[in-house]
Amino acid sequence: MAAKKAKATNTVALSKDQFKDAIVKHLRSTCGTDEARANNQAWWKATCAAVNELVFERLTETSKANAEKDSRAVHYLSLEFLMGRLTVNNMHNVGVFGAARDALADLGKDVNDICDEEPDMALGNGGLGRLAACFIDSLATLNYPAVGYGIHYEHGLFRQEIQGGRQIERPDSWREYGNPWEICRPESIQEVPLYGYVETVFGEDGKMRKVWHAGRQIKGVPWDIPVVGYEAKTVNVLRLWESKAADFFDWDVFNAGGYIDSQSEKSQAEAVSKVLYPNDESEAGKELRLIQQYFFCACSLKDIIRRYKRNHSDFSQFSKQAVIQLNDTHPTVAIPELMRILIDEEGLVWDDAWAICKETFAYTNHTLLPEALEKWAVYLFEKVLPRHLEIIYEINRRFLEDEVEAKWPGNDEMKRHLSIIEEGETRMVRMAFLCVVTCFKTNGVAAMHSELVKEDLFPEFYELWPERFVNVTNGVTPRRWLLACNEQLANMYNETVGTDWPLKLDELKGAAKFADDAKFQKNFMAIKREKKVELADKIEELCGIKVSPDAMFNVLIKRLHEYKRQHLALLHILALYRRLLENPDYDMGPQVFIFGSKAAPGYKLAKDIIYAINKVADKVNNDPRIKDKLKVVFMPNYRVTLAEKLFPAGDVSLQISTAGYEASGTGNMKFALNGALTLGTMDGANVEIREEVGDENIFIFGMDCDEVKALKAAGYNPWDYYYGNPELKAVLDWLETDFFTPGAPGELASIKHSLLEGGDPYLVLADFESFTTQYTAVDVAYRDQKKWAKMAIINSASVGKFNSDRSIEDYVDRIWKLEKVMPN
Ligand code: H53
Repeated sequence: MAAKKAKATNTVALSKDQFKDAIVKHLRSTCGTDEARANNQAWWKATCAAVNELVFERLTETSKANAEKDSRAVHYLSLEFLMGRLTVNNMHNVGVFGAARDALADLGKDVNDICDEEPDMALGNGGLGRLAACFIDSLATLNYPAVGYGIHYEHGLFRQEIQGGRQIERPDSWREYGNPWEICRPESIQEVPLYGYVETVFGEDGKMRKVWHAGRQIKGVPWDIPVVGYEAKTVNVLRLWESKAADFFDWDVFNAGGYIDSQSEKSQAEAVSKVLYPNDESEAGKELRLIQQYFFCACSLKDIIRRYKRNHSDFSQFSKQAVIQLNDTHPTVAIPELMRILIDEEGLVWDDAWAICKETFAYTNHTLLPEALEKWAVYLFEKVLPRHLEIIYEINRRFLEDEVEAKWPGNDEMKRHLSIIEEGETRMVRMAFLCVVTCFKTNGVAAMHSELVKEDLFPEFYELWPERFVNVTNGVTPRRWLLACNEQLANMYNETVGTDWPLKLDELKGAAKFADDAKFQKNFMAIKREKKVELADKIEELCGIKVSPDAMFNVLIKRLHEYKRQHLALLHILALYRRLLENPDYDMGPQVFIFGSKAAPGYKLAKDIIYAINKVADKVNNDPRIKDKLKVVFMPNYRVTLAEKLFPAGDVSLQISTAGYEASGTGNMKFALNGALTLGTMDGANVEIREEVGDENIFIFGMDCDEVKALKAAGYNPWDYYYGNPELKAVLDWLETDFFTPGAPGELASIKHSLLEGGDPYLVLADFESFTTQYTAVDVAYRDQKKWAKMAIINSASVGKFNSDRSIEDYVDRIWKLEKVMPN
């Protein structure tokens, strides 16, 4: 179906001709070239500069309005912001996408080619970082005063290449040739101390003070990225800190001929913001990572306090003016840092400083996985942040002696159990405990997850302070994940339910009444097919694999982790392949499985799974016996920009984590919004998606969380499943042969071993049969295209709840208590 022209969904701030003039002007004045000589890179930068004329004006108006009103603001501290590209999104939000596209067309340029010049801003690993990006989009859209704080990594998440089926990591240099969206703010540079020792001094008044003599200083240089709200009333700021050597130069070393040595200070300082740690959901435990965390927290707090002090002479109003959201435990060190500033630098007494901290910080928990719950070795803290360790000890002493003692008198075991300091061979600081002890709210990210946070993760803390625990179910921005990435469906909705849905996603509900309408179904499915054709072209271009857009597209895109169970999908593919080989008439519609996933570079089994997927793909895709009924694709370098092509093209959204392990998931929401049906477990936000779309429009399989717990408690034995299911046994044994790796038997055996000798910690074998059975039901349903269309429409129309604007309103209501500020 040809894309219908978008109705004006928001104010067009520039006409096509004005936009054309602006681009041409910037080609010359900003890029130093002209229409005849410019390459696409220059066209892109000139286009951004034209958009920025509007963006920067709104940015200034927003900061003026916030300063004038002196309004309460949220400060979202996050080590990750997975922004992706900004150009198309910003053009949509400013309301000039159509004008820009037409202006570029008049100038002989295709808007997509020009926007393809933009590298992804991949300053995050996966779900947590992308959530932060959606949240700042929603905060700006809803006109809430907010600042995102993070690190200006020189290198974002590695670029993934696949060589011989294996993942190879390459550096990501997203700003090598300049980035038109960021503004350096040297006027707001901060200095951050590190290392050294703490001295106890007594003043003339006889009062004791602590003085931290730092061993080193580094400089934090802020870069501001404008965050453009939809319809661009508000443009907030994402402030990212770059580390630099502090402003002194070791002239002695230099003059003595040690030029190289004098550079080492510089390169050590710059190492702090050099690269994003590529581990999703597992802590690195490395000194540099702790320094990264402290660096951005210290810079951000100084920035917050500087702004506060413009209008206030003491700290009595601080927690009324500022709320600080800790995105996971990564920014926890902000807590002892604020205590340190208030006590050591501002002269407050402990109780007053503590009261302020307790009213200022709130904490979001994103995972129950033990390996993701950060702990720092005490000796490392002592070395890098000696004063902070003292403060943590004192917070812990008061907590144990006052609150735990009051609740469980004389119970030393409980004190040991709840202590922020874990005893053992290496004493550790439990960062999540420090968060819960301090923060006025702790939230989980989906209804089920928030229950598990209370019941399983922090049960005693919940007993102490039940009122502190809340749920805020995650969401995704419909501007990026429907309006911008699926223009065709967006236009269809504009015509069906009007143009307010990018702000009020619940309005899509109005389309559900057409779920049975033949014409509507036809148009809806035609759009899906168009998106599948686009993806099929991309697959051929990137992977050299031909897939038919008429096949059912099963998509599994997320970070690679055992709990996400990509290997369950792989075993299932092997089972289908076997069935086809054994019975060429095996009744199954044509199937394509599409994977996209990065593995942490040090996660051996995850990398082995990628290799296995690629090796199985090689074999399956080139086996004439199965007559193209099954295809397997691994798309390299999965990232936001690729995701924007994959979500609109999926028929089946694979959400197959072990129940109880995926805190929420957000890809599940993006798929449903774009009309894919979920084949998933009762995990994370799948549970709430089911509530919204109805049991008859989702395919649930596998054990639920209680069953998982019960099986584990009873003593799970994967061998029972291996011997109990001949098909499962056959596919596992297949992995040990050289069928997929000719001449190299055993190359894929690590997967089998992890599932048998390794004990199968995520119950892949236990859920295998249920998965294959439910998959057959999906295949049957897909072949009834009318029925499928109806279910797909209902999915897309029913997931208004998962708008990140709703998440933000929940945060405001339950935690942040903000008021909107309308810039002029
Ligand atoms: O956070 C997402 C959730 C998802 C969860 C993810 C996450 C990370 O991406 C990284 C670390 C971490 O602790 C959790 O796995 O389920 O949707 C946003 O809340």
